[in-house]
Amino acid sequence: MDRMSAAAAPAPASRRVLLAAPRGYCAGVDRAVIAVEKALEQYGAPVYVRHEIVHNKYVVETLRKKGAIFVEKTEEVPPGNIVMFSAHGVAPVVHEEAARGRLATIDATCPLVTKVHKEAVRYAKDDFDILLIGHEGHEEVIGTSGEAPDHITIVDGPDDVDKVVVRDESKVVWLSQTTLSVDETMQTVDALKTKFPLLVSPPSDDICYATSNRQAAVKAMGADSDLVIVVGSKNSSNSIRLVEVALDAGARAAHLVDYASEIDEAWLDGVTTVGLTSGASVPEVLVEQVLEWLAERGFADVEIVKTAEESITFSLPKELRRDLRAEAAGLVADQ
Ligand code: 10E
Ligand code: SF4
Repeated sequence: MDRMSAAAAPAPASRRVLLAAPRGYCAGVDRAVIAVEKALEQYGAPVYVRHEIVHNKYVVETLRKKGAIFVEKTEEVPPGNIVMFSAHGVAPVVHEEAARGRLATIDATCPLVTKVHKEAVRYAKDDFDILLIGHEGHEEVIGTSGEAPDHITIVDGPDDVDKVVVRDESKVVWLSQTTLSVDETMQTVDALKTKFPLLVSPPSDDICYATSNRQAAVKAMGADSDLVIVVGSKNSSNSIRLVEVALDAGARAAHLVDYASEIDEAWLDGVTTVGLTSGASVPEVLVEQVLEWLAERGFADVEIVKTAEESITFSLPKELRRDLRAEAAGLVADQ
């Protein structure tokens, strides 16, 4: 007699959630969000922020309610105000625009993005052709390429490699966006190395610790999950990558949601194990809401799948230590 037929009625398959760790806020996002809050506290509203401070709907809405005004162009900020640059970084030309517009600036660029900017400047100075692996049109890629527009070619994945042309094959280096898929980037690098055997690699990884750690955690749970839910916004590159990594790792389905209310009940059909994670720009409260939503549907058993410990933090932008309102007023008075 097999174990199923011995039971009076088939026991319901046990439903569980595999919760990825690490997930959610990285050090750069934490710093950027706190920087906006501190600026609002210190200087009062409005504080202008160029581009979404991080790519998360809930974060942007919450800060907007507190008095932050989000703009896409520096020129939208009236003279004499404070403008903050988002965690994704900006090109030098944006600093010039702010100076022309008589604005005081707070730079919330993540230090790990700044590191890539500095590498770009250094290799451009040594007259290298820089192959920047990243997504065309993404804010971070626009910012990094702006450091050395004449030296940088964007390579948007392995399929782009064929068309790459360089001036001198012995002076080529690759750099990358910080939030790419680790595996896909390695494929792109391999293809580039086949084409340019003397290709130089960056001195340290450009894909940041938070990106790699979140992908490793989702990889560890993917094969055991019938469904993976990634909490994150549709314009968040690192969150989208988590959906792709989950599918590559063997999850039967994976979806990106901003809020628990976006989860479709039908996704749970035939599902016993749900994997859950969140992008680097996602506050934990949104994950908690998804956990509650799942518990109400019988997924109350939560197992943590931990693949790394994170302890990195960054100090706040130095501009928050000065009186920027007075500086901004002075800039207009000097006119
Ligand atoms: O779209 P991204 O993943 O680059 O941005 P995000 O705001 O969702 O997450 C934080 C990542 C940053 C600021 C880029 N390094
Ligand atoms: Fe910085 Fe990485 Fe976070 Fe981007 S994802 S803000 S590079 S720590």
